[in-house]
Amino acid sequence: MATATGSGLVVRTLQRAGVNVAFGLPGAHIDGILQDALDAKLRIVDVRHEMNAGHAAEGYARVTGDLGVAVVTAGGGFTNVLTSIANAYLDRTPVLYIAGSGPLETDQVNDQQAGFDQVAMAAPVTKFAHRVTRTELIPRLVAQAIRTALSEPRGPVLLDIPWDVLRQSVDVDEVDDYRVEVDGTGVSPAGAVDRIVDALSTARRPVALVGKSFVTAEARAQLHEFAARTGVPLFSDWEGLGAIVGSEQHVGLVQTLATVPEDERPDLVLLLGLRFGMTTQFGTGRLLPKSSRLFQIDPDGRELGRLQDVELGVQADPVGTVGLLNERLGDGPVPSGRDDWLKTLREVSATRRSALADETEQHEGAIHPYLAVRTIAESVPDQATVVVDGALTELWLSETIALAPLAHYLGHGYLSSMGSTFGVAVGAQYAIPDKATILVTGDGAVGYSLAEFDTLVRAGLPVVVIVLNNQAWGATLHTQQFIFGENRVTNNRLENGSYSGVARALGADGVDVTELDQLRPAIEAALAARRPTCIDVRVSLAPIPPEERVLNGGAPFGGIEVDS
Ligand SMILES: Cc1ncc(C[n+]2csc(CCOP(=O)(O)OP(=O)(O)O)c2C)c(N)n1
Ligand SMILES: [Mg+2]
Repeated sequence: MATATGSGLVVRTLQRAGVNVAFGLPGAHIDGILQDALDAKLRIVDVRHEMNAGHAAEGYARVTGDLGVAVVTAGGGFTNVLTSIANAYLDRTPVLYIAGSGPLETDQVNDQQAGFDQVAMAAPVTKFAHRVTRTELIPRLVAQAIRTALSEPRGPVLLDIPWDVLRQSVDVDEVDDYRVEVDGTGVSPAGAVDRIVDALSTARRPVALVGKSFVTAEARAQLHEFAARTGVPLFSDWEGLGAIVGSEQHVGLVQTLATVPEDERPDLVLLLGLRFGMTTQFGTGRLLPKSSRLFQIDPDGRELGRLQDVELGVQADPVGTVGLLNERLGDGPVPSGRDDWLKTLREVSATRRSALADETEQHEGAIHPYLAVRTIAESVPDQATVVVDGALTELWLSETIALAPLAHYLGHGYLSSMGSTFGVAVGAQYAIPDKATILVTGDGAVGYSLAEFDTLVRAGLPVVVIVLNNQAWGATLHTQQFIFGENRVTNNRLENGSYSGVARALGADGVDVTELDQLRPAIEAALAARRPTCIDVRVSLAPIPPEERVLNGGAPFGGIEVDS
């Protein structure tokens, strides 16, 4: 009788689903999976903290559009990955988390790494969380978990597999294989497509706001074709930025709309998979005027009109819908006035940047962060993936990164969890080995994952990590100043240590940048060397990025009331 173990069935089903890499960290409870993966040549990239196994799986999923997989051990391995599960849930990223757990045979005996309900802990932040209790069910349940993660709205799933269920052998003839693919998602009805085309033909100031479903190459091509056929300017949230870069109609991040004069705001907004929330300034109308006509296409019906009334809400695949729009639009003429509208919006961005450049002229001390992010945007090579972490860092980078020739821009989602994107950079670089991956991070954020320099070295991943080192948890320091007063700042100083030194100690390269003109050569040298590198850039803490003023209730430029 030919037999297979539970762990062998896990690996076999993953491979049937096209999975050829998982991110993890060993532990007796799941070592069987690592053993079978070794034999089956399914690569396990091992990291230094399970949080980053999860985040790397997210990064892989975000740039490929495919399933990401993380394998973690029972107990602490599982609790460590929980932040990633919550992040993937809020971001709708398809990741399968496989967690070991204590043997069923000895359930509830106060065994090590056991004794609590992992499924219950994961349930509120997964689409499906389940404990597998019989070895022969593994192919069916792994397949079900994968289909659930990949069907819209996408998201994380957890399988908790007890040690003995993984170890047990079953007769392979008794085990069936199950379907793992999901073929397509709902398409927009023709009537909805006609209504959007009609509305576009009469709009004077239309915009399209694009979410991350458009970052794959085919989706991006459809989107750019749509923008060319309609002349509609493209905006995105942080995750969709890679999708709009390279289009003639590209403008930048949605936040740019905050600086458009009142009487020139959009009259038609097409939301393509971009959800209402922080990015849209909720439903306040500050970015998307209440007077504009809103059309929303989202795979999740619950998102339609969630924070602002929409004229038409279509539950459908945004990418497929744009394809239908392209067919329906044909080669008709682009409505008049679109070039002027695009020019107006581009000027808004340019004015914003020149206002920032002016502010830097009065600045003394360490490098002004605006000048650092401008140099970074100018140094990004073609088709790069830029990943961002930290808070002031993220706000500063968002002022310039839309100018870079990116393939992907991966920031925080709604969880906004500091330190979460070092792992994302690991997964993204693994997925696209021949293009640059650059992580731009705060000094606070990078501290969560310093040991991952070792992962980069061992796995041969040449991620360039640029630390904007303001020697502080910068954003929280500013917030304390805004809320409690200039002299009520506490627990925010991070003045010791050298991040470049840590990187070197772990076998990566490390350089310090204290003058602006050293930055570009340092980035170019690191990319040319194709070595994992930490570029530790000393920047000034004091300047306030425009979006921080907005978050604190002010206008992007000019003063903000500090309650001191
Ligand atoms: C996991 C987590 N802990 C704490 C916070 C609160 N927080 C928000 S911004 C921030 C400071 C980030 O500092 P750094 O990474 O140095 O970036 P900077 O703002 O200085 O650019 C902190 C601690 C958070 N968002 N996430
Ligand atoms: Mg900082």
